[in-house]
Amino acid sequence: ILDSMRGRMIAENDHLMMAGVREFENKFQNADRIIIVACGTSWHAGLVAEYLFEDLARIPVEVEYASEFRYRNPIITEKDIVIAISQSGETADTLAALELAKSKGATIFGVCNVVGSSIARATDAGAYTHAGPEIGVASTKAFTAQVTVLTLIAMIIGKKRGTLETTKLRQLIAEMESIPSKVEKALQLNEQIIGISEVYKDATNFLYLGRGYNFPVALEGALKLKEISYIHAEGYPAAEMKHGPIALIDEQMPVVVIATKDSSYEKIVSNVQEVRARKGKVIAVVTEGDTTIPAMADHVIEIPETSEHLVPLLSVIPLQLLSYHIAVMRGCNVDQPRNLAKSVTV
Ligand code: F1P
Repeated sequence: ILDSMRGRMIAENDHLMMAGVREFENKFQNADRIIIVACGTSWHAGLVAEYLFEDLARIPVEVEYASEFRYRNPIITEKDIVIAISQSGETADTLAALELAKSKGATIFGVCNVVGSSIARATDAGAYTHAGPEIGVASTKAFTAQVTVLTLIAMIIGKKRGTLETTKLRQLIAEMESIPSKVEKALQLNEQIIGISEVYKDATNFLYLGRGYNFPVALEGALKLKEISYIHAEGYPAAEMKHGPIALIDEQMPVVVIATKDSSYEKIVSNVQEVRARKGKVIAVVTEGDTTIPAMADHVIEIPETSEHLVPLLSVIPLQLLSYHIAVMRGCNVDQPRNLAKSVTV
């Protein structure tokens, strides 16, 4: 996809490899609105896409839990594009939500992992994530693949709509190409995260905070901990903390703050101070080389620097590792968590 985008910048008529997106380019270009429907981790990938599409392609986006959307009477027009995101492609709520949107005239685009799945077949066009089967029930690599595909789509549409300048597009392509090596580097955090997991494996509650592109990552970190470790965890936009969750913070509360260097960094510094003032334990995920937040944190996890548009691809990794190690230390079956199905088909 990156190769074809680069080619496209040289020869405008070059074909994109992502056939579904190519087919849909004009629809996306003229869309009044994008509505994203998904469940669980896929919904979090949809939230990242909301930031991406609004920022790079300047299209208004709504992200809906498919499990609720299907019971509404939503206002949908033929100029709306509905993107259904699903790892399994079999989630009943997502399928029902897209069928509802389809019945009201929307065009349906799918982002699915499983080729030929029910959701993929019900869409008008789509892009497969090709992440391979998830071995466990909880989505991990599917999230990374979904975010990658959605980022590329936002870049393609942003270029097409003229909202993403060529210079910025080139920077993003170059940065995207560096992501695999940065992911490798983030995975080397494993040993350090085992140590942090030892400290907090008996915690009963966790709070995850993030802003901007890292807000959906905070939600995803909390979900992974709930799903595989059975520890109660809440994800919040960092600034929302003072509107309620701050009451929960005491010396027993681990607070995972995803605070990479981006446009919201200064604000999140003050959120960390608020947690510290209430004696909460701060586990900070920061950009390599940062010194401000590390000076206030109990544990510092450094990830490689990247564009804020791509940061979820890296910042989610330590959170997945943290959930994994805590779950293993608590004797939980990480591949087959209790009460969870690989695809929720009812
Ligand atoms: C959605 C989902 C997963 C979660 C679990 C239950 O599935 O909520 O995110 O980890 O497996 O289902 P999907 O529609 O992405 O297959």
